[in-house]
Amino acid sequence: MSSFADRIGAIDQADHAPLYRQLQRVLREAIQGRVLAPEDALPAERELAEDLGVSRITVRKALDGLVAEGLLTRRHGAGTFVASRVEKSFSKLSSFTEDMISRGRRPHSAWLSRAAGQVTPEESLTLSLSPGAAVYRFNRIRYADDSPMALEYSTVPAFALEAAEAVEASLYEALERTGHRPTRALQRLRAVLFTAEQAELLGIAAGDPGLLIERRGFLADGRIVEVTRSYYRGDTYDFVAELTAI
Ligand code: 16G
Repeated sequence: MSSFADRIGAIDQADHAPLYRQLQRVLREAIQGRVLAPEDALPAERELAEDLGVSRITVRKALDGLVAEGLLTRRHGAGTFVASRVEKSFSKLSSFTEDMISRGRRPHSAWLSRAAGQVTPEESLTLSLSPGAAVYRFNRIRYADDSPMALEYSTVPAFALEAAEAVEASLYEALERTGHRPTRALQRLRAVLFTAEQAELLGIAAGDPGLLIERRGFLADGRIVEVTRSYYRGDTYDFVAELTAI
């Protein structure tokens, strides 16, 4: 059986770049060239170090960088894997939770805030609510397995939920329970550069590119039931849409 080093190719002896950078380049090329496929497991760090003839520190540093780039992902207790980019349909009214589960990923969120409040003047226009109307706000970091994928800021009119705490793992599940899951939505997509604060939450570098999708979700009777801004990491998402000839 060939060793991992044989599969990914050797580190170039004549290259003067730091070893961890050379290892990153070799691994990056193997991933991009599909020598290593999405979901492939990497050998344990100690094994990799022995196999490649470099120190464990070099291996760790190289892998840390590729995890931060979104090319590799670490799963607690299971090891390091080649990350699979998430393909997201731009025309399906699905939830983050559903999107991740359908791709075999484990969704979870970290709350930044979950609270009742009142509409801001701007929200009152976007949600078509009278000034002073009650709303719930849900701000979350959204993860697939252990990788942070997106930051999400949702505002929902109070008529759609019993309490902010009604939303646990999934907003759409909570809206479904009260019969207020949106049946139609309008979306706007825009390229963004992450601010230092956003980048820190997502474990990436300030100024890294991302995609902002603003969704306005409607009930069948035309009432707006959600306004959400989702900031997706540009390095982990592919947006796909099916187009048909008119
Ligand atoms: C998606 C939606 C977002 C919705 C969320 C609910 C896009 C662009 N955005 O992220 O509008 O609030 O799913 O997800 O798809 P949840 O039910 O898992 O909380």
